[in-house]
Amino acid sequence: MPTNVTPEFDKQRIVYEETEDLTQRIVELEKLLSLAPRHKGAERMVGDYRKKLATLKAQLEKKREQDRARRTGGSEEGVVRKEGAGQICLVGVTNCGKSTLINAVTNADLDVGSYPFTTPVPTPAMLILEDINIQLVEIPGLFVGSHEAGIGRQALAVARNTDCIALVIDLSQDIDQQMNVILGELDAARIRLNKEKSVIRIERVGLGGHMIYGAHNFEGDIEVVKEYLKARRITNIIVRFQRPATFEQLVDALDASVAYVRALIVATKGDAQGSVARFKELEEKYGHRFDIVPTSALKKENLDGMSWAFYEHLDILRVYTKIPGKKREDRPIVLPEGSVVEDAARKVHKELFVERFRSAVILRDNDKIKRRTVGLNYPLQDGDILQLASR
Ligand SMILES: Nc1nc2c(ncn2[C@@H]2O[C@H](COP(=O)(O)OP(=O)(O)OP(=O)(O)O)[C@@H](O)[C@H]2O)c(=O)[nH]1
Ligand SMILES: [Mg+2]
Repeated sequence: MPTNVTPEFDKQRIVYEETEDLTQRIVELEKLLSLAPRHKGAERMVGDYRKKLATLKAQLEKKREQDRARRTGGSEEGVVRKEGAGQICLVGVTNCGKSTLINAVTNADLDVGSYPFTTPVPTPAMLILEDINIQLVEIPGLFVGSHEAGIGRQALAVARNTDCIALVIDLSQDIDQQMNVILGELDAARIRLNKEKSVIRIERVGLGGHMIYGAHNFEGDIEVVKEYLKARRITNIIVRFQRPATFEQLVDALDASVAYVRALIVATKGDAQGSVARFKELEEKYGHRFDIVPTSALKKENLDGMSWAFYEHLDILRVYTKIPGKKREDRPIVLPEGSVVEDAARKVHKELFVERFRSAVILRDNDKIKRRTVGLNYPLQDGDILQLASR
């Protein structure tokens, strides 16, 4: 080493180089840096050691993260990347038939077993429906307390961020027991099903105190709201009751960690003994809150109906672009329901068809008016064929 160093530094360098434990290596390297010469000629060497120190610290942080993940049961394995036009999570108690349903409508080959927890981590598969792909994700079986267990927490985190939850109910077993477990666990994970977020609008503000609008929509004494805000130490806030709302809805609205997810029920094993009576019971008890789709994966009954119900619950629409004189595109543009021509134009080419928009023509085969010239604000329908022209 050409750089002039002290004997202490040299000794410490040997100690550092011979230390293998990551945490200790960081300690020794820091000590080494404190002994490093300060003159100009040593700058480069010191710089290299600093970089090394940063790398070691990053390694340590990563290791700690992995240890934490292992302790809480979270691992990369259970992380599901969203793909396709929308995602549906299948949740239910163990053995209710989730994997069998997914296998029946996709190319997946998930393990099926009569023993519990055959599917241990959230597992995706792709449902190809006409010209779009819908991602189905099997969530490991829920049980009382699963939201507190590491693996359950991880699974429910996937369900929180999904586009729609399918509650899979096994018609060969007691209905209430399954529903209670599933709804209880989702609720504990702060996932609200088929509830509208927009009933109450909350705005945190810097000053102004408690500003409450639409108080007549609150089902109860508005003083309770003020008391509650005070108890939560929220001093400045705008609360807008846009539609009739309960106290529980207010509590949820104030809680940013609450997720609002659309849901439907898929009743499966419709071939099993007693399934007819249980299906009737399910409709009577839960039909007002959820659409219910009866199926049997075993007998391949109503699997198409289930797939289309998934599509319906994603609240999306498909639009096909077309160049005049040519066939329409095979692959649709997928947009949220309620989208207008501009949303589609933006996806095709913003500069060309929004900024330099000239006209749009919508072709609707199933409509009285088969061809209409429209503007950027015109609402789209599922199946629309769209011709865009730019200036
Ligand atoms: N009779 C009948 N049995 C079914 C049907 N679908 C699934 N099964 C049976 O139910 C058991 C569980 O099926 P799975 O598809 O593994 O259930 P799962 O919900 O994925 O279960 P876990 O991943 O273990 O939580 C198996 O023994 C299947 O053969 C069906 O439509 N009818
Ligand atoms: Mg399974």
